[in-house]
Order: sequence, then structure tokens, then C-alpha cells
Amino acid sequence: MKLRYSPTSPYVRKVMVTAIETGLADGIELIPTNVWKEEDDIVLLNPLGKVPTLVTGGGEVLYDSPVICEHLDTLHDGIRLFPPAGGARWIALRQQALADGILDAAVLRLLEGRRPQEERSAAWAERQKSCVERGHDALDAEADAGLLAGDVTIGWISIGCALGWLDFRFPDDHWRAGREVLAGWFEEFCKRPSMRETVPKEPV
Ligand SMILES: N[C@@H](CCC(=O)N[C@@H](CS)C(=O)NCC(=O)O)C(=O)O
Repeated sequence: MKLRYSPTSPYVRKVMVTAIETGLADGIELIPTNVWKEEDDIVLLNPLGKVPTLVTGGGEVLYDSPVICEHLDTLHDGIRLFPPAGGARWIALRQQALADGILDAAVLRLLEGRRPQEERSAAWAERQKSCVERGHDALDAEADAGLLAGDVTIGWISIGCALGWLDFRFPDDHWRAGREVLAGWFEEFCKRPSMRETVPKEPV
């Protein structure tokens, strides 16, 4: 398998954490890709021009981290990260959607801040920030309701990668304040080898 990746993408991190949790990481060749550089040609594989993009062992191209992660989850014999059916599956998928949605808003906020000053919209950035804050409250409610206990799922992996990226890109947001249960869960989750091996850092 070949993974088009960037070392700072939280969606790529989801795939890498999933690969490590499922014991598949050694079978994945990492191909660094800068989605903003035309010569990196990501659009030849993925019309959306995004990472992560996976070329499977059979030559199939898969994109969008939920799809890639679910594919990896079919390739191992351990406990499924995507619960097969019933309430547990919907909770895991909801948590993944919530965490990915938080990331989508936070990425938009980051990119807005990188536009030339005269093109920036403070109202747009504020809208994305509010979305992230409501998302944090919803994640805290998941933790409070005991829905971050038991066996690791794709929901937890997504939440861990989202919170990790917010710490990386918006360290002054202080999302932990008033959300002690979520903060405690994240601290524990970050001790997993899969999280420790994939901490985001700027390329040198
Ligand atoms: N929904 C996608 C989001 C992927 C995504 O937005 N990746 C970013 C990097 S963090 C990207 O490639 N952006 C390039 C672009 O938007 O043109 C997923 O879960 O994989």
C-alpha cells in the first residue's frame, strides 16, 4: 500500500494511528505530498487534491480518511475499530463525524488567517471558531456520558487526532478550561504508542 501523506495533516494522522493500532503500518509506504505544489500531482490520484490518499495493495485508490481507515480495519484480525453493527457503530461514526467536522472548521480558520490581510474575513474566522468551541462542548459531553470508555474505536482515534492538531495549531485556545473530563481522557489517550509515534511537527 502507498499513502500520499503530509506530516502535519490531522486526517493523515488518523490513518497512521489506525495503521499502527491494527498492526498494518509496516506495510504502508509513505509518499510525502505537498497538496499546494502542482508538481506533486496529487490530483492525478485524487480529484479533490487532498491527503490522505491511499493506493491499496490491489491498486485501488481510496480517499477521505473515514474510507481509508475503514478499509484498513478490514485487513486485520484484531478488535474492529469500526464496530460492525448496532449502537456502538453509530456512536463511533458520530464521534468520527464530530471530530472531523471540528477539524474541517479549524482548518478553514487556519487558512483564513493565512490569506493576505485585505482578503481576510473576521466574521468567517469567528464562525469557524464558534463551530470548534461547540464541538469541544459536544466532545466533553461524550466523555461525561461515559462514551469514551471501553475498547478503542475510530471515534476515539478521530477525537484524539483532532484535539492533538488543535493543540499544535491553536495552542492559545485553552480548550481544556472547564472541560476536565475530556482533558483527562485526552491525556490518557495520548499515552498510546500510536499517538506518541504520530505527534504532529513542522517538517525541518
Ligand atoms: N475529509 C478529508 C479531508 C482531507 C483534507 O482536507 N486534507 C487537507 C490536508 S490537512 C488537504 O489535503 N487540503 C488540500 C486542499 O484542501 O486543497 C479527509 O478526512 O481525509
